[in-house]
Amino acid sequence: MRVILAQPRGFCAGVVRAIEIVDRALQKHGAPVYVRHEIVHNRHVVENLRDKGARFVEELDEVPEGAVAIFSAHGVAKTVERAAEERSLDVLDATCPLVTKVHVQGRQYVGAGRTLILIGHAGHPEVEGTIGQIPGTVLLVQSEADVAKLDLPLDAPLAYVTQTTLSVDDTRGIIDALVKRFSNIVGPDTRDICYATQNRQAAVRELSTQVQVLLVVGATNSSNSNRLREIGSETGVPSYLVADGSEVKAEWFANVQTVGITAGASAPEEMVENVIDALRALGPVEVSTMAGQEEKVEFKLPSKLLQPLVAREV
Ligand code: 0JX
Ligand code: SF4
Repeated sequence: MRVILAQPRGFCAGVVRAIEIVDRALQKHGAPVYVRHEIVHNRHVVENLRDKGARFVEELDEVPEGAVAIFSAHGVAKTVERAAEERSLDVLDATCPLVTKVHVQGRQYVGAGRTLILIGHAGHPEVEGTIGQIPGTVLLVQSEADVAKLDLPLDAPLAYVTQTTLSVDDTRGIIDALVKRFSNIVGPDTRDICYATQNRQAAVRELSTQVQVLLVVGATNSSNSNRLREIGSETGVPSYLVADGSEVKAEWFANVQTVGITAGASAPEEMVENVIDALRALGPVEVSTMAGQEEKVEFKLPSKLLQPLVAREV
């Protein structure tokens, strides 16, 4: 079997930063540190940090007063920031800077007197965070059909922002529908979909033309990973989302010579290796990586974590 790995795949700069924040917080403060929500949507990442002493909670009322609390990469609402203040928590914010950028942009549009539309998936933590970071009503639109249902004057001053991990193609369709229906609407086009999401989608689209089966390494609750699997399916390639090698099924590979593998932005490379090992258990495997874009994006850590751990003696 030939295995072709997508390039780029796996961890993005926001995920690297978020995991590093938890690691450094543990080094600086010792266990436990509390993380609100999965730091990124990946069980292996979460279990690894839990083994080091991180405790994962869904809400801040589960965190003792004054403890260290880390917000996940997906961002939080203002109400969560306020609750942390009220409980005197020592907050480290692992919200990806590209998610924060969308919050800032949304507030600017509202400040300029526009009604804000958020294109995203209901119930996703990034969407809940973004809605809760912007004053007033934010209208959530999930599909082109939702655009037709918006009960707004056609010349109302409107703006839109998007979740960072959406399908570029689906979002383009929604934006086109918005612009067609409303005469006074502004927004960033699809640029709020982050670089990592866009690059992984472009790579998997190309990879799909070279393979008979596609495996996407990632979690079922990971928006960006799900979008990668959908692209594979849309191009007509049987595509499966797997957390690790234990979920790989032999029956997917009957008469298959070429398999593509990609990984969502929250999926560790060890899990890609683990999936390749599962394929090796089925027969000989030759692995190559497609030619693809190299990513050089890096995000700074919060300044609190850049201070030396021990004061230097003079
Ligand atoms: O479900 P998402 O794709 O938003 O998150 P995940 O899988 O944890 O990926 C990394 C965090 C992305 C935030 O934009
Ligand atoms: Fe940031 Fe994009 Fe990664 Fe989300 S997927 S953490 S927005 S770089």
